[in-house]
Amino acid sequence: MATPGSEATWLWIGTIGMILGTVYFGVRGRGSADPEQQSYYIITTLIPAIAAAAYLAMATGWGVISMPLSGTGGVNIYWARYADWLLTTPLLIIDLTLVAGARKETIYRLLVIDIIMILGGLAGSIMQQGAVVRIACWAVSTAAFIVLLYYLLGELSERARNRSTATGTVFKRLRNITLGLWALYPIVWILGTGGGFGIITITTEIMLYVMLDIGTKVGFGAVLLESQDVLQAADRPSSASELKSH
Ligand code: RET
Repeated sequence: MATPGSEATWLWIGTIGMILGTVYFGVRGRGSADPEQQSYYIITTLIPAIAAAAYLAMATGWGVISMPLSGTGGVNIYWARYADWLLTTPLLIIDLTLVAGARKETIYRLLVIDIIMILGGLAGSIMQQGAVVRIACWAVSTAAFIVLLYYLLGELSERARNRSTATGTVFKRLRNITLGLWALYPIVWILGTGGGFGIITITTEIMLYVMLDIGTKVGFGAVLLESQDVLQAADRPSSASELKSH
């Protein structure tokens, strides 16, 4: 189906923003000689690249389905958004866990929790059984998000601090961007088509998601890659012992 005008405008803005982010990270990454640091570049460049594909799909109408919703006559479900988040939020978490030097078990646990969070949102947005079911999905998803925050503020912050003071500082900055911006997604979701109450229009919802997605992907990546020197210095002595301890 074709995407209506005002919705499409923001989706094209999202597509262009993500393409620019991908090119920027890609060009920066080419100069990095240290193979260990390449993983940050690859992950951080992949994140906006995946989002660019998802936004393109939504802007052209391919990533959208129309579903009946009681009381509203019908609503556009941008399912490609969830495909994007299912891939990019784990990559963002991997970036954070690489900085913190997290244990493998913690990484796997966080990825499972993250996927529950996104699938909860997807389930809620396509459920036709009414508000109670949607809010229940939102609650499950938000509970998973709170568990993620618990790990970010606790175990991961502590590990980053123990690596070096500089790593602790970089981690804290990335963590705070994540905490602050990720927390707005459940609010936009419940106020928009996700909650089904239509408190904000679909165009406003899309605009807010575009802004949040650019902040969490391109903004986060820029801060991370700017801190390369710090991470490079902090990484070397600990990475060997990290491997041994697993
Ligand atoms: C949903 C459903 C409602 C409850 C919660 C949600 C959380 C979404 C988040 C998404 C983050 C996306 C990012 C994308 C780009 O990089 C799924 C809206 C808690 C936290 C960071």
